[in-house]
Amino acid sequence: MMSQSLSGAWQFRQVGESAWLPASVPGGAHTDLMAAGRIPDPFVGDNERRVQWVAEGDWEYRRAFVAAPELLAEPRVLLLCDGLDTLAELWLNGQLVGQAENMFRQHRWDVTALLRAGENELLVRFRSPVRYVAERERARRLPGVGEAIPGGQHLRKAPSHFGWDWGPQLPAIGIWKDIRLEGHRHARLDDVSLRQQHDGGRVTLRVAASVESWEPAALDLRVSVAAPDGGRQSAQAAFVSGRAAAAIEIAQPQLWWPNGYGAQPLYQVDITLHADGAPIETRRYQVGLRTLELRQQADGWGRSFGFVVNGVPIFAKGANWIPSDSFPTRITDRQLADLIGSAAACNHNMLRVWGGGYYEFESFYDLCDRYGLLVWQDFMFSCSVYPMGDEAFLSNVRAEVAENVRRLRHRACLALWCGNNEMEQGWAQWGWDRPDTQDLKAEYVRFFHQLLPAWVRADDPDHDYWPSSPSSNLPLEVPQSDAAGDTHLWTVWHALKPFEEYRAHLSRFVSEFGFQSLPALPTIATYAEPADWNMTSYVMEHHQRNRGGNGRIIAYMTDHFRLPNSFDSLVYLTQLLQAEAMRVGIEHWRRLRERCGGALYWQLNDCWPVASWSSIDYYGRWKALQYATRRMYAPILLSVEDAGDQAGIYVTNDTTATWDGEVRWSLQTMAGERLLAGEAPLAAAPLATTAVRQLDLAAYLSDGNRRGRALVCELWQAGARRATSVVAFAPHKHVELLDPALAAELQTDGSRLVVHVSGRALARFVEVGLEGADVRFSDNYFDLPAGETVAIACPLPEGWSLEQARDALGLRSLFDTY
Ligand code: BMA
Repeated sequence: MMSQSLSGAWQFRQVGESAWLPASVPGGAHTDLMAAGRIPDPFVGDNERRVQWVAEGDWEYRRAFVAAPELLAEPRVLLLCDGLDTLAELWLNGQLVGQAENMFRQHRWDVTALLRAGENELLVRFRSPVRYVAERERARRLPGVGEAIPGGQHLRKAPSHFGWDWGPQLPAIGIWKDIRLEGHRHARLDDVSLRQQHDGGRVTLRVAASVESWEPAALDLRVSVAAPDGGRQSAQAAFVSGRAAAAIEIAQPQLWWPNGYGAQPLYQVDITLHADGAPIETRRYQVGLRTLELRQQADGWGRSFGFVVNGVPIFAKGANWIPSDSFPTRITDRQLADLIGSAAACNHNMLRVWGGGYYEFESFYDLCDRYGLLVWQDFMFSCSVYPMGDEAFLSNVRAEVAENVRRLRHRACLALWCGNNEMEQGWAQWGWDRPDTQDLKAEYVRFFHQLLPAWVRADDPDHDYWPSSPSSNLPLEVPQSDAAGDTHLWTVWHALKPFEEYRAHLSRFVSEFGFQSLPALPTIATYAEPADWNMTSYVMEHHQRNRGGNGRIIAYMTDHFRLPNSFDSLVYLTQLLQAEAMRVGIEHWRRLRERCGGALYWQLNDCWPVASWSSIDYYGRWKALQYATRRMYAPILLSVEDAGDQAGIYVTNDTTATWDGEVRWSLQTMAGERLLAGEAPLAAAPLATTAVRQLDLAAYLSDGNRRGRALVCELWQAGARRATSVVAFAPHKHVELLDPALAAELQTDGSRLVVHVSGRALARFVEVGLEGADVRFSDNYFDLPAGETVAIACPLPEGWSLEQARDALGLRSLFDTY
């Protein structure tokens, strides 16, 4: 196969304009207009409003190229577009090549007859997605998302491109993935499947391939497997009637594990098509060997819902994933690696690729394989009614499903195919079910309960299918159940319920729950002028897409904290609120380990700088929650279930070995005077929660003193403190904190900066920062009991001296916010 890239420098213009401007491919109209200085950055201030015209217009892209002589010599030349966003018409040398209307598909057209020697011109014309969906919406109005441009669901394009309750209304337009020509003589690989069969410790890799062929030749398939240690195995098979299959029994198979349960050895599998003995095309796959199932078994609570990997029932710890930029072509592999690496570094083991974005880039899944992050993969349908009865729409979706299932099914990280996000809930609870929508409802059930699962089974018999999230797998009945299936718990936040409300839910799996915060001040500074640094200013509310969101944050803030003394303190407090909310939920569901199969909070990342539920902001800055997840998702979790004067101490062990250590607790005054202390040795059983102690502190607490006391619990092993958990007996706002007079000693250790932080009174949520450097510490926003010292570390910023770090060091805690 001979390939010629057509990515790179192109030209573009709005249809009807005369002048062409330089463009980049992959790319899009907004980013090209920004590069040409024609529009302001839509992420700054309210510029988004000023660039709405872009997606309301039609755009054309062109490029001239000389086809390589070797390519012209091939009897068959194909034009391959890995992704067109979305309504595209392609013209080669003035002749129509084809049309596309699905962002999630790859397109392939035979251009042999259209290509000529010398210069060629390729033109791609995009119609406005906004005008298209408006027309469709006029023909039939479909229930959808309040924060979005109406009608997005008529088009197979990332639903959130039209806006969401965390995202701007900026539908991208353009050639969003690679574009190239491929020359073929005899044949090309078409469908390739890789399946693994595990049998009493033996693993067989089965490869099946089909080809599209033109000129006769003896075709065969060669499979070469490189083990993580470099050992190689291979197999070969001839194609008969366009199909071939080969099997390799892997020597001494090394199993792949989710993060926290073991290593992630990856095998490289090269699959090569040979024609008359010569290699003509190779595809390369990365394969991790594991068994994986979504186990649903009848039990005393109903039906379980949990992932079992290599026979080990794991607790899914992680977050929901959204597109990490409104303009997908700006996303770099480095950015993805940073986000996925951050999740893994904080003990996550699962991400849910939520159904309002797109099927992610290959590099996303490569990284998830590498870091041991399981992927709950939604199909791209979210929070809306889709026109499933429209034959053309359905056949477009049919092709999209087959392509994406075939693309991703071999992935070690792939854990589940899920039909959609919150559509079952929409039908059951959001008023979609009306006399005039009965046809749409019947089509919903047919599609998500019959067609889609059958399509998935046909192409990927090795992964489970789940109809919707949340669901209990009974068409349109009880989408939210504590007996079976998954739940999205949103009364904390949307309905202003207290954090403790999470404890009322004994879910089998929680696939969404969340709480918003503001991003870090340097991130806010990219979109708002200091004059606008106020929670209810126009710009701050423009960068808040959930109606009433900023007010909701303030309402919770007054429940928990005193009104802050500055905007900077406010930003910090919003992040503490978020981390605390998630802590209450996550610790609770982890304590229920035998009943609950996992907790995925909403949401890991952002697509622009905004107030949102994310734990990492658009610029990659970790919020307090991201640090907190490192503690809350730790394999060994110490947690305290507090209720009035009672405190239950628990240790949840997510590993497969017994954990031996010790738990220590003490009731202290803010100054650190111990009123009661105890300790207990611990042998925490594997994959279970151990109840360590139930403390009744009523005798030590009265209305007069409770605001000055706290319970400090610690987990110790081999002379080292592994975890600390602090419980107060009044809301934070009423606790009589003393000035901890935080102090730090700094030292360097190679390229690391180590900070020893101590305080003379209990300090809550200690934040350590280095002014002028974006660093990530090993821990942050942590509690520091009176008189104790904690050492945290970060990379010493490039070119910095220890002196400089000392000057730049900033420390604060809750005490400093009022
Ligand atoms: C969930 C998600 C999203 C939404 C989030 C916050 O239900 O599926 O649709 O952004 O809640 O409201």
